[in-house]
Amino acid sequence: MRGNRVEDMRLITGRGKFASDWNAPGQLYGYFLRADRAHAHILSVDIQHTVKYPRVTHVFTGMDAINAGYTRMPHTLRFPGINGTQALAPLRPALAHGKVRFVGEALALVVASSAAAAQDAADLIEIEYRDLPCVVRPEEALAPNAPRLHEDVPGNLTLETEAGNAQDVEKAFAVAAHITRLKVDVTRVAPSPMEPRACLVAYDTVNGEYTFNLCMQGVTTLRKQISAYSQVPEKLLKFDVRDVGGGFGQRVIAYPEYCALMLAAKTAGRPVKWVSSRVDGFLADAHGRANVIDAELALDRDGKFLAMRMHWINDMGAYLAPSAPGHIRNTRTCMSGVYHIPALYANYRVVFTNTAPISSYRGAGRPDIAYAVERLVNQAAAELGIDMVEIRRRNFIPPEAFPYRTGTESVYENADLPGMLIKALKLADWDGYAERRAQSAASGMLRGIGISCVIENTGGAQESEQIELKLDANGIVTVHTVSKSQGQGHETTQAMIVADALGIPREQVRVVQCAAGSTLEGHHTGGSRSTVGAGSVCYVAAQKLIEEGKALAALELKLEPSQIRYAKGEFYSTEIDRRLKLADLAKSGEKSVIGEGIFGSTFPNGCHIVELEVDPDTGVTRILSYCVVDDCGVIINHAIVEGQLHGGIAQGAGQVFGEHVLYERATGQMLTASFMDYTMPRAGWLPAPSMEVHPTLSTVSPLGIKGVGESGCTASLPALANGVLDALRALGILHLDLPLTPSKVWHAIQVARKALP
Ligand code: MCN
Repeated sequence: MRGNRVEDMRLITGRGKFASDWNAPGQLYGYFLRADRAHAHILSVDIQHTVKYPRVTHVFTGMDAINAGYTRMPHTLRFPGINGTQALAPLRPALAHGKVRFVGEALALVVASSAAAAQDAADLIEIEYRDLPCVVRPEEALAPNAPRLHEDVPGNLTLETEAGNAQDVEKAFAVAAHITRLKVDVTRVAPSPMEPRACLVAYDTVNGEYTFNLCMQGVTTLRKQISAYSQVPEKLLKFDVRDVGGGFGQRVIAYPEYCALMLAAKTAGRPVKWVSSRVDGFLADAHGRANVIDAELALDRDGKFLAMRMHWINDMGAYLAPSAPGHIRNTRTCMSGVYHIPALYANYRVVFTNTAPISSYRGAGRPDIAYAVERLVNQAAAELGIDMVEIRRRNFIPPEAFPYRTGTESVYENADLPGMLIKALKLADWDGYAERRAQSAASGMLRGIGISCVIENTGGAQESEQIELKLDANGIVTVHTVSKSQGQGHETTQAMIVADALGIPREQVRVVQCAAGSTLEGHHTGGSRSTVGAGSVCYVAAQKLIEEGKALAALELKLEPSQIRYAKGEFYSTEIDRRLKLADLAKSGEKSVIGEGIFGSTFPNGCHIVELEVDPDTGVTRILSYCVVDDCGVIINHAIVEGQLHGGIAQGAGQVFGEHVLYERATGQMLTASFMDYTMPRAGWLPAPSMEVHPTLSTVSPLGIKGVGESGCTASLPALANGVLDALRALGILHLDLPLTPSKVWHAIQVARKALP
């Protein structure tokens, strides 16, 4: 079904309510003073002038955070390390104490009766530092004499872990006819949702409850994390959140600022509101990716893959963010890509640097591994003189091999990779490419074609997901969920699932996400799991309402439950003409059911083909066409799925062509802390993608669905980079690291031309 999203009219007519739109009577305003240097001991913090500044009511420093016990940020990097070790998780006081470890780390909170006064007064805080050398590159952080960030983390190594079977891989490499080697940098990027972070915290002195209005991706995860950080029981943490302007993973987690604001609201006895600036966001919101990967692929003489080995260095920034396991979990889960690779081995060294913490960002490791594998496969094809389509075809996991257990012990559910490839080649008119390339060459342009074939895990809940349906006497069904849409259109798709299951018009169903005080359990929106998880439970809950309704209808209609049928909002009997409307179940009061379930991982997959031209005189890349064939199982709403893919592809294009968080090596200062310096993707970069589907149905979900929210991002990163390198290969350029900016590409072309005979 194509169709408008029910939330759009509210959102595009300015009637959304975002985090900074919340206000409370008598509220105060907070401003965070942030570290202006990357690594230093804090010798003293003098607030005497600040506290006397007009309208300032309170100033909080690291000592206050220590005294409150707000020091242990929770984390989820719970993988067994080599030799039975565990990730070393240093303390992170909600306001820095003793040391600052990255530029932008919050170290004091000024509270005043106006936001401007709080900001002005923060300038008067005098801090005496003793500077320390810093390290901002993860490989350098592992060097023997690198500056050490945390006393309790020797060598800045928080965790070393591995996956797969090193011995099998060794054996396969020993007999390989060819080995392809590639080192790639999956660059650090700033997720940059449209809505900057904001948070209003109120404390109720009577019952000890805190109420938060902030931007988030779901209430349950945030509540657990803030509770763990502050040691305030979960039942005393309430959230009231309406609209969220983008998240991309960055809004999942508890940030130290939230706990500092709790401290302020409790001490002041008044609500305290903080709205971050875009610069704050660049400096202190979690970043994404930041992995360096050494990859090797062993092949036999027919170009069949024998084994793959990868050594990862995962940059975590200065502290472990509450949610950073994707770098290991998802890269391990999807390591085989879409290929049958008999032996796999990966080693991960997870390190601290003097940079902002890293967390999950759209794809959470899946774009990283897809990028490494698909670049490696293209390079192997070029080295062996095998066509890049043929090498893929030769090594695909065949449809009959599903469910397929990979060498890193994950089980891919199902896919038809050869069928998908055929469709994609046709959609992209692959056969006509040579002619188009010749045309481009005739006008002095370097044309390239890029392909990626990817598979990724979506869904995969560890805890039960709950959905409550409330039916009223007018037949309106309200769906209560705890996942939160940040733009994915859940108000539309979840309503569609319930309406279709109940056979009632969509207008009769409305979705309420994360209602204040809700005690439902479930996951946040992330890992493209809302449809596989919460969506499936919407269906389960609707079935439960029908089943309970049948029992009630039997009583009402004086029939046996087995005689009752249900369709299109009515209970009826096929034997006697007696009927009861769904709405009648709520005649004497609202009828409520809670559906629940746990749904495992599904594996959407896709093939992306891009055609582009590089202008050798300017280094500018122009994308000419972008084709997608996607398998996300049954589709609930085609327009939303297309939108999700399109947005994800644009995000991939951002990372490939411009986005890159840069820190100056010597000082640790961020060089890209504004949109003047950090290149976001532009609408004109990408033509409207041509899309087709090639579904294989998931058996994990009763709806046959697989997730789609991250797929565009995962596949576009390798497709676009492969396209540019294909255009440059004739000049002898075999590798460039992201981002492929015009100046980088232009310089590479100049160097390559000089080297040509
Ligand atoms: N859908 C569908 N049919 C399917 C699969 C999905 O109609 N077979 C619809 C869903 O019902 C939902 C949307 O597509 O409306 C995305 O669904 P899903 O794949 O389940 O992903 P989530 O809803 O869990 O969204 C999470 C995913 C992630 S992890 C990030 S990060 C992300 C993303 O989605 N961040 C986004 N998409 C985003 N889109 C916007 N606008 N803003 C973000 O911050």
